[in-house]
Amino acid sequence: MVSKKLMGFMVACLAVPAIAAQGQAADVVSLDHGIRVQDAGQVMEVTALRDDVVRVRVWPAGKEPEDASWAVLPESLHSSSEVTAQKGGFATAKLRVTVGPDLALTVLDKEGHVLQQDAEPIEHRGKDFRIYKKLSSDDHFFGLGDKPGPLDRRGEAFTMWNTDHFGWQESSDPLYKDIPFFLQLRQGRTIGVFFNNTYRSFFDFGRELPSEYSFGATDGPIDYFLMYGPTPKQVLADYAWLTGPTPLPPLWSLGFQQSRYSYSPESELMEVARRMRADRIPCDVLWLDIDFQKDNMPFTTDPERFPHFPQMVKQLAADQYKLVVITDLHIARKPGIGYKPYDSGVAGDEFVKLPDGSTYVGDVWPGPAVFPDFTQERTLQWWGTLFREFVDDGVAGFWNDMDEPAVFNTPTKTMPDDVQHRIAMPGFAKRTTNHLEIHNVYGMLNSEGTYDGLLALRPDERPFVMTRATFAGGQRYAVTWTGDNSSTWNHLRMTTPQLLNLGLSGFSMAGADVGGFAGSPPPDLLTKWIEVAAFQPIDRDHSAKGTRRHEVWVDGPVQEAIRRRFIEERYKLLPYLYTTAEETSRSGVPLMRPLFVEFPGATADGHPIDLDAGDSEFMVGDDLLVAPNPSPEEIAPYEVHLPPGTWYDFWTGERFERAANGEAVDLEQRDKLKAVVALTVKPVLEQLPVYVRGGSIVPMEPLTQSTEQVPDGPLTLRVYPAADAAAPCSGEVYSDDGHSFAYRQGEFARVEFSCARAKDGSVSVRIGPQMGRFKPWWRSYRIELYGERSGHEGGRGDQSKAEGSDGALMTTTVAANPAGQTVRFGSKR
Ligand code: NBV
Repeated sequence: MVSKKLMGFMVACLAVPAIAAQGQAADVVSLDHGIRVQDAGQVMEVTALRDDVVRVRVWPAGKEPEDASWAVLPESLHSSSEVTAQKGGFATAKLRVTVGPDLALTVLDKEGHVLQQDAEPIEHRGKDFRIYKKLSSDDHFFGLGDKPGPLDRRGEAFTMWNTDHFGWQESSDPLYKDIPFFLQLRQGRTIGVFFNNTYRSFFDFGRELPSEYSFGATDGPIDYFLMYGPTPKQVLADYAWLTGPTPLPPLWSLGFQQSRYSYSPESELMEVARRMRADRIPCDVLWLDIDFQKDNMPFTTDPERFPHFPQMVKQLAADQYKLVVITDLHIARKPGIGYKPYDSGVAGDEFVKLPDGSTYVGDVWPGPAVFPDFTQERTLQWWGTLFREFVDDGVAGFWNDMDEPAVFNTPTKTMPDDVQHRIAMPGFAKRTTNHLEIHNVYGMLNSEGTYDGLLALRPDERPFVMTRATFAGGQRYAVTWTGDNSSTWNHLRMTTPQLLNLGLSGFSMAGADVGGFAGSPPPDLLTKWIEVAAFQPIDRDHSAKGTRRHEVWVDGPVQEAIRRRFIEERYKLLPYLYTTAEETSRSGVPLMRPLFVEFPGATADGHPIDLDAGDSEFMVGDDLLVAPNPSPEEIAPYEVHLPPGTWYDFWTGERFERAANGEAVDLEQRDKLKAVVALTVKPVLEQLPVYVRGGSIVPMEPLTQSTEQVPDGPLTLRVYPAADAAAPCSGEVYSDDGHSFAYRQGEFARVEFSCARAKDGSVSVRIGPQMGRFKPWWRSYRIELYGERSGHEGGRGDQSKAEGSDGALMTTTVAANPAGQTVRFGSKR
């Protein structure tokens, strides 16, 4: 068992004389990897997992709790790093930790900056507890999953209790997910805190007390992990190390996806499929909601409305679509009708029970239903087998909805608190617990079962699972969406901070129902939503029953043309998006990120630059900045705040220069750049401001209608030099077969690009040698050099041909040389 293992090396520690910080008597024991302090009947253990990650656990003396986690990867949970004992604490290569009287914990960086400091002793009320930390006026908080509202959590308080919240609004809390992880930014220094507790928990970032923030829970362990940056990217990497990064998704899941509650019958879905292609709306994925099932029973198909299900899936595949179907977890309690999920579940004793030993039955879509006990490893395995027929039919992905779990006929709208879960899972003591402990991880375990099941059934395919409820670490198994949002301008606005915080909470692959689920979007709202969503990780148009239809064409040719253009742009950007998604799978830095992640030093006092831009701007990858209207329903001009440096308009190539901290730009030196502090943008329905960071090289591809189509033409490299010749200029493209795990065996292609300006003003673009064995689709590169005004000179040994320049753009096309090549553009400056 986990606890014994970890205990082993901690108990084999060396004892040092009892000295508490600031002279107060307490039992202090230095461990190889930390410190254990006993005071006032409580034990606090602080250990270093790495030199930038420490773990804090507190328990009543003599009652050490089970050492386990549903979120933390076993190898991370069991890792440890040597520390140097210091008076009342210890030091790692990056941190200093002290424990004072009343177990007062302080964590500092090497320079002595306080990163986190207890404000009061831990508060206990029965099983309920709360930890208070000092709050400084410079603190800002991010993360905590899908909570709506402002990007910065400061001044707000939140509850974690996974909740089905149809029609949630800006102040609704709790929502579907419990991701008890947050980042704290203090004067340019970032820490992350993961609270390893699954019970109903609470976070307060200065709402109750102006000088303290706090977190706690109604029960369960006092156990949290502190991660140190100082950069946000390092904290995100630490968190990915702790709980696992979002894995590399199948390429098709980055395509456009069309859904509705519900396409039914079969002919309706096929008509949507036909119209997409006829109207040339690029699209990869179609979704089926609960009405494709017989009487809403998961894992069935309705033979009347979907009489040719396997043939239908094949036809869709022939038209280059993937099909995702809903598979809710509530299994209809229908004995004696040959319903396999119920019969096999009963035979295997897979369902949760009440304390009297009877199976718990709750009402959901199919009527009375029973619920798998996902805390048992064998139940996860059984659950995975239920997907076999759909997998055999060629269904590409699965959608786990209602897994908070939602139940209709209880006052709490979920399972009763006393439902029993019989935990039998590696890393945990075998024991029975009630729903209060498991509720918040139930959805994550549902997606784990689905993911693992798909892996077992189709070992060579990356599973695609979408879940509504989840817990920290759930990103290992499923992508997610923001549930039942509404078709309002305010919901469009809220989508950005919500997806940003989900990304910061580990869920890089997240989306919101495009157009809004509840209600009917007016045409302009749907158009704007399609525009913004084209730059967000999961781009899925979805809508509720009884609402106006949402498909791209529903508002006539003018709106359709605008919408098509944005979806097309997403498809052209797929090399960039996929390269970024691959980076995420290694770095933990999400696809869609706040500006402060890329520009932590953008402001003089270290406050996150995003706060200047009304929560509306976001970065896609390292280089693209998207700047939707912070008040999307308004027609008044708005300001776009660019971080310092050179920026280009993504659509026109126009170049801007933003000086550091609002200083004016010296135009003499900057060669006629347009100097700005903030740009003023006039909102126009058919436009969405997007900017590219100077010093970047963005790969793009010829338009396709589906990711299955092989692009016809060169890979385009858009080269955007920085005005400062000494500034780095780079980019990268990653490619593989888009769906299997062969990339792990070297079947990938990665090419790095860089650009440099010589003293004579010429710009050379270096295309590095290809790494990996995969043969990518492109045979040539079209290089577009932005911001320059003169002719192309050609590269040594390259078969390049100048194609001239149009204003600020120079272009050339060269045959791809896997060994690497350099292309030079001359200057007449
Ligand atoms: O399965 C129906 C819907 C689904 O379309 C939606 O996306 C989920 O969030 N589901 C909720 C159940 C009922 C919604 C009223």
